[in-house]
Amino acid sequence: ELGYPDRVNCAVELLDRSGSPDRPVFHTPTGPSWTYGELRARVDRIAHLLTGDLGIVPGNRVLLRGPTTPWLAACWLAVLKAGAVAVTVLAQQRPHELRTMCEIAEVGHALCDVRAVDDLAKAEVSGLRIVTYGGDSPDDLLNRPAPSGPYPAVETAADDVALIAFTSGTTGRPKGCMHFHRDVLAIADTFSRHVLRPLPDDVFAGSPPLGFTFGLGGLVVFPLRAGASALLLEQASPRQLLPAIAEHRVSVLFTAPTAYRAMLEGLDAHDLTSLRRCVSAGENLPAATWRAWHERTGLRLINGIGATELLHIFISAADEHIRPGTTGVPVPGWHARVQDTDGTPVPDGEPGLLAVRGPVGCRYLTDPRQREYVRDGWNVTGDTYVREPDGYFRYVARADDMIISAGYNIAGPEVEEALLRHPDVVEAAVVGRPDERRGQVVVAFAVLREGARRDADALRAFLKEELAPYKCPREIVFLDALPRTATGKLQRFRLRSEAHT
Ligand code: 3SK
Repeated sequence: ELGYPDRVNCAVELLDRSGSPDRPVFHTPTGPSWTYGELRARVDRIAHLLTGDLGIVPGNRVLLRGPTTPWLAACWLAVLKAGAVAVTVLAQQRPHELRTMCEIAEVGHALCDVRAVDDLAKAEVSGLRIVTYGGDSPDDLLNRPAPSGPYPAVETAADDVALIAFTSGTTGRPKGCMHFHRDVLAIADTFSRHVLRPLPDDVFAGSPPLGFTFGLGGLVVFPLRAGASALLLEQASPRQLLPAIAEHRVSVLFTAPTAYRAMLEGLDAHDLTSLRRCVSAGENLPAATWRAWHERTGLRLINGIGATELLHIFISAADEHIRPGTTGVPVPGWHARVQDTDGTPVPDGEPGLLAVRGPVGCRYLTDPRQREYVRDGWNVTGDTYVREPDGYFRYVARADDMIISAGYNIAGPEVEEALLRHPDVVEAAVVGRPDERRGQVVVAFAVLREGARRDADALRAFLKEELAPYKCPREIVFLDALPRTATGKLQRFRLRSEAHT
């Protein structure tokens, strides 16, 4: 029981309850660090402007768009402190996507980094009032005169909506997920508190943007809840992360398995001794990647599964409890089970649908898919999992990514893991292609290390030693990169249509 009071504003809890005014809160590669005191003053100034100049009232929905900067984080906190609802989107989203999201969330105002405003303007959302920040014009939010002094936070209810985060999964019309003020605190008080166990001197950093709840949690909510600080990077490719970790003595890192694999290539040139926690989520973490990272850094990657619907990570493990090749166990406060399509639990050791319950639940904004996601009080995530007899949860595949070939059930990730064991393969994805005789056959896509020879026969011979014959790909296609969404998730539907042609 997390036991929050009936009235709680999560922005106040994050801003005022941990870091003392002179402690650092945000670092950037270029400008001076911000202290907690400076952040509080800037958030209050923005909140005064939102409710004064812009006429925003509690419950109004405010779109936030921009690269990962302290100002974006300050705008997010100010919107929540003023009792309004932050609608988080990604800087990469295109005008038609932005328009759909604004319509679904009934957004009336947008706070947009001046560098990201063109696409938002092109979205031509009727009635949307766009205000930029970070620009030179006198109309720019940060250049407007504002009352000085503390802003009295709106006393929101713990169950008032604080944010709407969008997920389109890897395809389909975006779904807006509503999350309450207490949900924002709950992710810090479950996953972060029990798995990360952050300290005030920790420096958080990572690649997921603040428009993705993986990044919002890892780069704003968790550090602030712990009175720690975060390095906010506008560009956070693996090549940019490595020197940034060394220079800023980053200790808690959030990124995806792909980035950990890519960083392995450049590890030797950088001092990563400051790192003490490395979180991997967003995709399945193959045991081979876990082992390679451990061998080279001595660090045990913290695997986790999260979802925008549930705000952050709900299955994971820490320290000596980490078991490579599994995701872990339900985070304290969460419950998980594996069930069949009727909702009946399946025995341990057998694959089925992952279902979870905890302090945060899925609440789509008017979308019939709510009924598919929440069944009998369980959130059914769309992942196929096995619960091992000792209670560890092992990822098998996305439920709709299972390949059925000549009566065999084949999990794409198992074949992908085998491909990744080949020293020349850096990325791999496997899909099913319809086949008259077998129903489906396995087609693999591989990205090779720079300079490696594209030899499909040699790779197939390698796989024959690793996998039962029925799992071996019928065809191997070499690509320069795998297609991914803006949040880095593999777009299998694109590979499926490529495999068909
Ligand atoms: O969607 C995900 O994969 C995810 C992972 C970790 C935390 C939050 C999210 C949305």
